[in-house]
Amino acid sequence: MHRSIPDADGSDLTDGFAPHPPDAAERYRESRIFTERPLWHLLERAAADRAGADAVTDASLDGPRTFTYAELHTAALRRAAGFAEAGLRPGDRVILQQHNSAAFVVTLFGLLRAGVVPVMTLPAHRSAEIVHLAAGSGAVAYATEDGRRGYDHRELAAELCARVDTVHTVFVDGDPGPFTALPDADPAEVALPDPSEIDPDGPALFLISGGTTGLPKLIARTHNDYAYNARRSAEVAELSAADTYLVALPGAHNFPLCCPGILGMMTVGGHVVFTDDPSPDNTFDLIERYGVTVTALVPALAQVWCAATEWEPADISSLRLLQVGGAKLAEPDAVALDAALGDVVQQVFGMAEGLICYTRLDDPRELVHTVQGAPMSRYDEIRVVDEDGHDVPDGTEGELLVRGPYTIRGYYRADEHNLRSFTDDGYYRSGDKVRRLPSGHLAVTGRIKDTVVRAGENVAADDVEENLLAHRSIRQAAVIGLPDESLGEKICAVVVLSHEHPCGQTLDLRAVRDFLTDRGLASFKLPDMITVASSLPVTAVGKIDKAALRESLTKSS
Ligand code: OOB
Repeated sequence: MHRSIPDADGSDLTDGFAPHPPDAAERYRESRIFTERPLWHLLERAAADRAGADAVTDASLDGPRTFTYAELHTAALRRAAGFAEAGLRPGDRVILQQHNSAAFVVTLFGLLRAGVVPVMTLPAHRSAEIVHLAAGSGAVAYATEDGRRGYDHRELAAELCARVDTVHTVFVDGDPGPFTALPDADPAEVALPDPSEIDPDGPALFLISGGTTGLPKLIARTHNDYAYNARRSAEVAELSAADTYLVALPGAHNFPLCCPGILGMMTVGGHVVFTDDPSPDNTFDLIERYGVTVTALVPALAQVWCAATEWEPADISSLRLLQVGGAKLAEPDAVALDAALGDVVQQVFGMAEGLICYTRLDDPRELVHTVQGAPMSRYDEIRVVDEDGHDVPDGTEGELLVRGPYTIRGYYRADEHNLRSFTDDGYYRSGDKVRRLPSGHLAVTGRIKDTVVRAGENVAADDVEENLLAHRSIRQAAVIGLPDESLGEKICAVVVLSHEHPCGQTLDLRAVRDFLTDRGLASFKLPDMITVASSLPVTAVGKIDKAALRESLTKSS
């Protein structure tokens, strides 16, 4: 049924794609969670139902400019025609890398309407990631932007073209330089694929894995699964057309894109506001100006927002839902956010590979503060297993395995990796350590491989971090192993001090070790060294980047 056209090397989009087994797909179809429509239909339907309503407002560098749903639909159709005219064909892959802006959504939906499959990269990615993702996906083009935001993506484009020979076109938002401007054409004059010819069980777009080790992997999400992800997420967040969502995280990441984010808002015909500056200074004004009701943040940013409520003058009382996820939100931070903003926190534990867990709007607040959420779908199949792969009882820590309608069955074109990351019966091994409550809620306790092997003992980083965070002088903590001649690895705690720490005083290693010992931490888990930093390095979406920390501290030690 799939009508993608073969690549120059004779392969095509579906080579290396792991679909749901036919019986599972059939079950999801029968249950009507798969609606058999291309993702493009989200915009088509919103434009039909809510033509004159505000769809997106660009409050980025390019803004402010608002598109109604009808205008967004027209702009995306013109972009699709432009792409088709420029030679893109159904099934082609295109690397998409644009900042949060209306142009980003127009390009995204333009590609979808042309049957082209975008690879959703983040603005902070550089040549190492972009080259790897372009080669891995067999991309034929790169849709990016000029140098207005401090980094010139056209230079990256030149390198990409030199290194990946499938890439033949670069489309640039803004000044194209030696490349091509993002194209627009009259859809009446260009043949676009019939949406009914697009296989809804085939890849609609590629997300990239969020791991902080190694290069990212390609995650093919299908039309059926991603539309369900958007719809079900919007239900759990109780979105309506009256909501306004602020995109403060990079919009190409699964969280602001579809949990419920941009696509979830489209399912209800609500208003999405884009900004490329997540600082409270900027965002609080936007919240007041546009009456923002929902947004999503990573914990580090949520902490900054929380502190800023003390001095930022803007009225942000319209905010009814603050989603926090991507990394663990510490309980005291959840409590502080609720206190500062009025019980608005929703914890979100998700992954580009699929599974999304949310705390529910009517969950008791103590639960919201202490768990990372419950699976959004009753079709999610969850297992928590020990090191031997045996299921553990509720309340016991183990590795989270998951299978379900919107969780992939394999990374794209990564057979060898898939042998390790998936069980024989199709469960994804998340690598996350969790405890499941009888209610089905999950508390994330760490990553299975995030350990320091000190003098032969395995020390879980999260165990030490959690205890460090109980210290009133410590606001953020990351524990890593550093090479050590006698111990193999020594335990290094990198901390950011809280405002409660007396100004000008150092943080004494011995005092911290005593504090941890008083809390009952075993002596072999005590940090061998403490490094105070003004901030911790973060990944492209804002999670603490331990690989970068390890690298910089190994170099300097
Ligand atoms: C989200 O997706 P990714 O793909 O960037 O990262 C997934 C990984 C998870 O496997 C887990 O290790 C970690 O990020 N994570 C959390 C978390 N949310 C994600 N760890 C602890 N607590 C949480 N609340 O990060 C993502 C995708 C969709 C929605 C939200 C986050």
